[in-house]
Amino acid sequence: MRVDVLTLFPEMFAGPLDHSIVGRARQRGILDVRLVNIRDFATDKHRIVDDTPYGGGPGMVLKPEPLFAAVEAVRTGPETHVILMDPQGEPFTQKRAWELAEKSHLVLVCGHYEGVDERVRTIVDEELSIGDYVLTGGELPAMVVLDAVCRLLPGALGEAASARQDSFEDGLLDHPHYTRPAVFRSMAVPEVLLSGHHEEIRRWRRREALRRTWLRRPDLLARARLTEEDRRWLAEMGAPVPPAQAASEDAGEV
Ligand code: 4GY
Repeated sequence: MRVDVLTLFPEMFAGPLDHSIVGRARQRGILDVRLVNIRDFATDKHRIVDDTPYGGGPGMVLKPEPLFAAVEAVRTGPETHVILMDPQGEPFTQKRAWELAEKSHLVLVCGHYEGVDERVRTIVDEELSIGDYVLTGGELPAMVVLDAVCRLLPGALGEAASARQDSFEDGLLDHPHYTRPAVFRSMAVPEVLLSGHHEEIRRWRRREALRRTWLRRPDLLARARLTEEDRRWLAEMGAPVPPAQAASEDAGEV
């Protein structure tokens, strides 16, 4: 996958892109990230990229010309998918991450200051928000999207690891994890995990995922993909059992 990041602050990406899974994916050639400085597409002598808002008010607005020129410069064809990072966009979810992981070319546009000129929205395919808060620029949101999508690309995670088993993959939170030692400061690892009974372990993990989701994110439970067994377990633990829903692409997060 190729990803062009359009930003006024390409230096911000140095750390996160060079380490761990994203760094390895780039080394392996799974991910090709290109940092594009929007300022390089300003045409005036002072390379100005912002201006005061029409109608008055505080702050500066990113001018449309450099952004249009930058997007046009990186567009390779109909496969190019342009995304503006913006709190006014659609919520970014694990489901959207899987959909974006299918694309061969993403362009992530990072705004700054008070925002981008409204006309920029006409050249973007979608706007994504990573949450209901306002950051100083779209750089951190772009890194969030890049990180979440990168680990879903084939070969990005290690050998046995499967992103399909993560939190949110069936609309539930993850189950608890333990590693050695079996007893740490008098806290013991649940017996079943030491038993080697794979089916029992699977059932325990599923029950704990359901319990956690009920206790921490009951809002997720209503939309999760649940089996008849799941419903029985929820009832046993005293949780409200969501009504069975018609099988749908929309159930759960994915
Ligand atoms: N939250 N999700 C976000 C953001 C910064 C508008 C220019 C967010 O995606 N992007 O906070 N982006 C933008 C906000 C003005 C800076």
